[in-house]
This record gives sequence, structure tokens and C-alpha cells, in this order.
Amino acid sequence: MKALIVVDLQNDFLPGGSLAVPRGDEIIPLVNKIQDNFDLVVATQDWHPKNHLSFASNHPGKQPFEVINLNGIEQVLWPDHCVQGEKGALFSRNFDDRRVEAIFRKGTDPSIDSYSGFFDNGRKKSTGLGDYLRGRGVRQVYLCGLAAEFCVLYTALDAIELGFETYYLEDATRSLSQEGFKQAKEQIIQRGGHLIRSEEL
Ligand code: VGL
Ligand code: ZN
Repeated sequence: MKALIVVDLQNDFLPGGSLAVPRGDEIIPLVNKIQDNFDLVVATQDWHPKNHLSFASNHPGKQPFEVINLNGIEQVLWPDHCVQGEKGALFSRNFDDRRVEAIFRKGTDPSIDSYSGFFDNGRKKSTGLGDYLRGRGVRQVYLCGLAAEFCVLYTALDAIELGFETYYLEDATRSLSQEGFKQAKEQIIQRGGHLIRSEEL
């Protein structure tokens, strides 16, 4: 069983959103098209309460993109994004989600961020995604979505660690920075994952 995980294809990560990934919209037609190659499609959704401590706005005097120590974990402070129930948290209307069988929400605990679709950044709580995939007999996991060097990367690294054969679809993601993208791909290889392009599916 091969599963596609569509990571955070939400308005706030797209051009016009509060934490926009440059050219993030370019991947949407591709993500729609490649779903046919998979037995199972699931999605993750960044889903923060307004008082989430990854938001710079909840730290008086701090600016977005500053880095702080949050309960022992290094935390980039972000602009407010993907607030529960707001338009920025919705999937892009251009994303064809008809085949998405389950959606795993993350980042709901105000005190800790969650880049991976499997666990929070402290690895304290699981979203259930790993057990869900196992329960469906999935052995291979393919990643696409946004942002390449944050949520797509960390979801891929956890998939590797959980023992899934893991493929990072390098043309079906976009990054916040070029350097971040390069380092993300290096980490995937180093940890035993695979880089793949959609035309190889
Ligand atoms: C993400 C930063 C903060 C992502 C989510 O989806 O890559 N990045 N929250
Ligand atoms: Zn977030």
C-alpha cells in the first residue's frame, strides 16, 4: 500500500496568506493530478488556537522570525497563521480533496508547535497518523505540500523513523527559503529517505 500525505495545503501558506510560501500555488495542479498514483490519500492541517505560543504576537516585544526557547525547544516565532476556524486555515479551494480519506490536525496545543504530521515538536503527543497508516497496511509514504523545509520535512523524517519507506516529492513542494530546501533534501537522504520527482511515479 502506497499513501500520499498532502501537508498543509492551506490558504495561509499560499500567496496572499499570512505565512506565504513563494510560488506555493504552483504545486496544486500537480498534487491534484498525482493522487491517482496512490492507494490512499491523507492530509495534514495546521490548526492553531489564537493563543498559540508559536505566534510572535503572543510574545510582547518579539517580531516574526525571531527564534526563542519555548519550554526547552528552539522555536521560530511566526506571524499568526492557520487559526482554527479562520479562512487562512482552510485548504486551498483549488486543492481537489475528494480522495482525502482522513485529515490529521496538528498544532492544537497552545504550548507546543507541531511541524510533523505525526508528533508535536517535543514528540510528546501523537496525532494518530502513524497508527492509521499502519492499520491500513501502508508501507510506502510519499510527501508533498508546504512548507518544504518545515512541515513536509519533519513529517518525512518521522515517517522514516517509524519505518515507512519514505519518498519526498521534490517537485510537489515549495520552500520558504532556497537554502532551507537544499538542507531539507540533504537531511532526507542522510536519514534514509528518498527524493523523487512526480514524473517518476
Ligand atoms: C509550517 C511554520 C509554522 C508548515 C507550519 O506548514 O510548514 N511552518 N507552521
Ligand atoms: Zn504552524
